[in-house]
Amino acid sequence: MNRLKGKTAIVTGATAGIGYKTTELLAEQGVHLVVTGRREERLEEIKEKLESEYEVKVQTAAFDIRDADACRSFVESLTANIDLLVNNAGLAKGTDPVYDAEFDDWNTMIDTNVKGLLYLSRLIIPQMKERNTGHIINVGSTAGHESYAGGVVYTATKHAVKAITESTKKDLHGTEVRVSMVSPGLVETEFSEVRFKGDKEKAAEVYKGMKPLVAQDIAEIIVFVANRPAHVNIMDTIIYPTAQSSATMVHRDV
Ligand code: NDP
Ligand code: 8X3
Repeated sequence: MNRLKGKTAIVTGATAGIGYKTTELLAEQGVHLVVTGRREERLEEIKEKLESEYEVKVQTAAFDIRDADACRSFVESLTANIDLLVNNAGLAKGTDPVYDAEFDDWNTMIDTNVKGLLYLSRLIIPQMKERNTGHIINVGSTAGHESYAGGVVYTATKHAVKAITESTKKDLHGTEVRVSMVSPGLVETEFSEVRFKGDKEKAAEVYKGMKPLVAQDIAEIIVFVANRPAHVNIMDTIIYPTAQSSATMVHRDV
């Protein structure tokens, strides 16, 4: 059953990976979209593609989610009520241990994965609360359930996403606004290339000899979570590739 047709969703980090696939699957369900990310040209391509293939309206907004004023201006520019906010924009930078890592990398991860997600939640939730309807889906990670060496700040940001999801649900207790989290393991997207700062060989090593998840696998879960009946609030879903059993247990054929 399609309960999403005609609704309007914001997807952050829609220019690549999980965010892009989510916009595509939502458009397939007849959901109007507001797509965001920093790459303006990519956003325009997505708008053109989705509007030509599906009967949906697509608004684009290119801005850096770390910039609180830009988030504010973005929300002020919205012309429709928002039914679904997918807080997906995020990244990892580096795999250095705590005693060796770059402050810049830490700031980028905290400002994007935690503060950016908080800014948009803060700015969008009031209209959901006022209308007593809406759904926020935060993209967390298995790294929000388990920390690992080389991920001191990335795993901290995803543990923060888990805490933010749970507190937001409790802040909205007694309303009809739903709050969920989706927590993927290894997904082959631009994620590792960004983490290794453009080193494609190092990025490829992450998925070597195993079958990782692909963006579609997670987008399908996001759409499933969004499409539950109004009285069903999925709090979290943990999705590993079959070859992965923990952050560090990855079965490889090589
Ligand atoms: P990608 O690198 O493919 O996509 C990341 C998206 O985030 C891009 O659209 C990028 O857009 C956007 N983004 C990054 N920084 C900013 C910023 N400062 N302002 C606005 N947008 C930004 O990675 P994934 O699709 O894999 O990642 C999506 C989410 O999934 C992230 O939160 C990630 O932590 C999470 N995740 C990923 C996993 C994986 O293994 N791939 C596993 C578990 C969770 P642009 O560059 O245009 O700004
Ligand atoms: C991304 C998955 O294992 O690289 O959140 O932390 S992992």
